[in-house]
Amino acid sequence: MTENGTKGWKIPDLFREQLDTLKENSVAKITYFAHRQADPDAICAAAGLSLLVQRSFPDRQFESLIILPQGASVLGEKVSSIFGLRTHFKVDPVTVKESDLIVVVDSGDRHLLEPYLDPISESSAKKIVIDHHASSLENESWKGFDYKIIESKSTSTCEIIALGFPPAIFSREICRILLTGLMFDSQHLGLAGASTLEAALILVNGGAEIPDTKKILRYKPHRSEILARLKASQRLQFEECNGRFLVKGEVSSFQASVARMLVDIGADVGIAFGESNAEARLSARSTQSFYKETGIDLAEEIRKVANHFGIVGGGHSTAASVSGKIEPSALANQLLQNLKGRLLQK
Ligand SMILES: [Mn+2]
Repeated sequence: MTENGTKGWKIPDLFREQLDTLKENSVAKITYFAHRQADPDAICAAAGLSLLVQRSFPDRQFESLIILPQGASVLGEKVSSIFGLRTHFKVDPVTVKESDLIVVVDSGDRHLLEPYLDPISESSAKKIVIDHHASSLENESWKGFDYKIIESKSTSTCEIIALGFPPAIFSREICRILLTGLMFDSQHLGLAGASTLEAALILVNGGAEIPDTKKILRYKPHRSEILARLKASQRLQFEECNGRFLVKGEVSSFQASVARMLVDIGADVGIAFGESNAEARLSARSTQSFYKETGIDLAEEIRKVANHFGIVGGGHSTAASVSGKIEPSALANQLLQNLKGRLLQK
């Protein structure tokens, strides 16, 4: 494939435009960022994109760096090690500042790039964001970014990347990497739209396999996580309010995993809370139907509780968390009381 083979394709065209501004024989320093605690979509998007950019411009030399601020999720780490991806959790801010090009993928909000926000904004590099998270704060969040490819109908960032390059330049390994991210964020195609399937077909035709990807994404909890779930189960408390089950469990670690488990066994809202490293941690999850039918947004509810106690919290509409120096049960009770208040208003 010559360089011309990628002409007319959105993503390589954008990179070509940037590379043309650099000295002809210089090494192009491109820094890719995924969001903090990177999940498989973020990692696979960053890795797949950096490989595709290199293949799109075979005559150029690259120094590509993939940064996962504050590390990766458990599945993210598994995916990195299976594909042997070179990623960095910590780098010298000067390296970021001196990049020729900064590319952020899958991040939703620039605060998820901390602690690298300062070097990113101080850098004179052109900045690109490629994402599928829609946000009302998009303009605010990506202020100072030169190019935004944000497609909120895509179920993953890997889908956007798979559809953004000519299929002829995909290697089998790139296809496997991108299909893994696509499968993860589309909930194993459960949320797939036509373009998700189109992207998946390109990747499968390129040598990736769905059963292989599902195996990579299989998550086996460690003994400590299983123990946390079992202990929380012994102490479960639930109440029914206006036809909704609100379930809480106290546990000193793995609160997110326990909250998810509570929803898995039938809770409309699962709340796991406990003391960890001398502070209270609480994680809450709800079902999609709870959010859609009641309009109760957990991120909002968690923010209210956090403000009430003067601590920090936030998240998404069906998954949110809060932590701070306070009595853990007071935190859980305040959240429950607010949720019941909202449910009884309906
Ligand atoms: Mn994603």
